[in-house]
Amino acid sequence: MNRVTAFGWVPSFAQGSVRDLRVRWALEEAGVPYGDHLIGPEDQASPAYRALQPFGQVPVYRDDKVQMFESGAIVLYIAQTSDALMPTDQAGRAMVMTWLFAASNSVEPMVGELAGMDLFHAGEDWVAARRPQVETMLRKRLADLQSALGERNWFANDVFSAADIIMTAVLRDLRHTAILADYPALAAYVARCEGRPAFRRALADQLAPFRAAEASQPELAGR
Ligand SMILES: N[C@@H](CCC(=O)N[C@@H](CS)C(=O)NCC(=O)O)C(=O)O
Repeated sequence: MNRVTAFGWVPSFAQGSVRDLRVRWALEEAGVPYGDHLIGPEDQASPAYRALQPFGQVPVYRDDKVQMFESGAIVLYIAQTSDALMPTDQAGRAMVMTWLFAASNSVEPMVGELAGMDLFHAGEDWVAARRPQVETMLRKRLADLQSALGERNWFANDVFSAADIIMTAVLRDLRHTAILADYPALAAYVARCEGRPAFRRALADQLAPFRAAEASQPELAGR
C-alpha cells in the first residue's frame, strides 16, 4: 500500500495547508490508492522517523519501490508515473518541471515569508518594518505570474499537471489575506484547481483526522 505521513492534528491556521495535501492530491489525480500514517510530536522527534525525514516534518511517502521526503520531489515522482500529471513528450515534461520549480523556488519564498510573519509574528515590531517590503515584492511577483498565465487555464502546456498542484498549494498560503483578489486571473486559477474533485477528496482526507481529534478532545477545537 502506498503511504503518506500526515499529522493527526494541527492548529486551525495550518489546517488545509499541511504539505501532505500536495501528495494526497497528486495521488488522487493519478488514481493511485494510498493510506495515511498519522504522526504527532513524539514521532517527529523519534530516530526512526528522522531516518525517513531528517527534519521531522511531513510528508514522507513510501511505495513498493521508493521512500521519499520533500513534497515537490514526491509530486514530481508520482507525476512521472502518470500522464494525468505530466505529458509523455520530453518538451512537455520539461515545462511541467519548470513550472513546478518556479512555484517552489520563485513564488513560495515570498509567500512563505509573508505568511510566516502574519501567522507566527503578528504584532512584533520588526514585522511592521519588514512586511510592507515583502508585500511589495510579492505583489510584483504575482503580477508577473499572472502575466505569464495570460489567457491559459494551467501553467505548463495549458494542461493540468503536477506544476499546478504545487503552484496552487503555494498560492493557497495567501488565503489568510485578500491579496490574491487583486490578481483576478490567479484567484480564478486557484478556484479552478480547488474545484477539481481530486483536490476536494485530498482536502477532506487531510481534514478528517483533525475533526476526529477535535471531537474526542474538545479543547483542541478553535485553537
Ligand atoms: N520542504 C518540505 C517542507 C515540509 C514542511 O514544512 N512540513 C511541515 C508541515 S507543512 C512540518 O512538518 N512542520 C513541522 C515541523 O517543521 O516541525 C516539503 O515540502 O516537504
